[in-house]
Amino acid sequence: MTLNEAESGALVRAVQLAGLGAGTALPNPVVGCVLLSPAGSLVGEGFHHRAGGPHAEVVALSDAGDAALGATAVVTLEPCNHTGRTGPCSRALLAAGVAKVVVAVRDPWPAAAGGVEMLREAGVEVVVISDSHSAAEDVNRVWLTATRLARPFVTFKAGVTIDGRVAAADGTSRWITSPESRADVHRLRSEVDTMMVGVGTVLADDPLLTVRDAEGRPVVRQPLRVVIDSPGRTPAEAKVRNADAETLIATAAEFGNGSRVDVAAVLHELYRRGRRHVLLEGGPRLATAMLDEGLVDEILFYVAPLVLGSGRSVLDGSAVGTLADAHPAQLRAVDRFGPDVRLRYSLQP
Ligand code: AOF
Ligand code: ZN
Repeated sequence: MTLNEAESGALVRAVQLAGLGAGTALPNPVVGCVLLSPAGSLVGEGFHHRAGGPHAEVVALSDAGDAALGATAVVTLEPCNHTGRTGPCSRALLAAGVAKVVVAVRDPWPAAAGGVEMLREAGVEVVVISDSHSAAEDVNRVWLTATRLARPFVTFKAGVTIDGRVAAADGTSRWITSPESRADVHRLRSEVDTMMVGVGTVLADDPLLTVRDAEGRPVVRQPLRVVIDSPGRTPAEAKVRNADAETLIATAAEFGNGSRVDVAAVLHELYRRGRRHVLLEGGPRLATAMLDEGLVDEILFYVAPLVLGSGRSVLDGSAVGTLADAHPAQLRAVDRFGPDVRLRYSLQP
């Protein structure tokens, strides 16, 4: 499988378009589509903006109009072959007279998959890339992972010192990272559908866990707040219980595995309730337990230019006892926010 220059360029653009749906498309995938004329020039483009709205292919087709006839469609996700909230994109591409389709990633959801076979049977040339390290895979990692594993994608986020601390020896922890990093965290919170913390964090910091606008008012669409609280110690007056957003206090009584919460069971229940992206904000024990259980998909660390040399570590109490058992991670991105560096790693290959 090789793409020509125009198709490779179109794929880069399609991935960029897909990214525009980050946050708004949930619980649906982010998808981008570019249409090329037989000569290789761009004649239409589109992305999936929100669940229930038109799919990327349909937006690109209406952008192209008559120019879709004989065109090549480059899509980041296999065109759907089902009638869900909208009609099948495979048929829409066929009806518009598209001659060739380049598919970056196969659809892991059986109900919608099959666009590739349907189009091939109808005589359309279809090229499937299916590279697990591609940019198309990465941009849609939240939805792809959630769909494949039937649980939400989990991002563990923390602001740390160079030596990986989240608080000083006396417990002070405000503010380790810069205002620029904190603004990025707000953007991130507005893109997820769930925020998760351990009860220790609730007892220590009494966080609100809501998304606020520039004036500090809670925005309309709030992520669900989840507290992992085995013994049920979340105080009745804790701020996470306020009316600004929905809250799930997961106790061992409800999600039990002996005296401890079975976090995998909580995640499966969240998926069943339509949740696809959990932002795990600590504390160190919960995050470590989830890492050890293979329940963290991504680590996002904002590293501030500070050294403490003592105090609470970002992760603590792992079952890992020897170097050979360390969790391997792949570095995906390095970005700067003011004086801080943001590191993004993926954990599942
Ligand atoms: C999208 N956007 O651009 C493509 C999707 O509920 P529906 O009808 O919107 O269908 C959603 C499914 O369609 C989705 O889970 C995925 O399997 C497939 N393709 N979905 O939301 C798109 N191409
Ligand atoms: Zn579709």
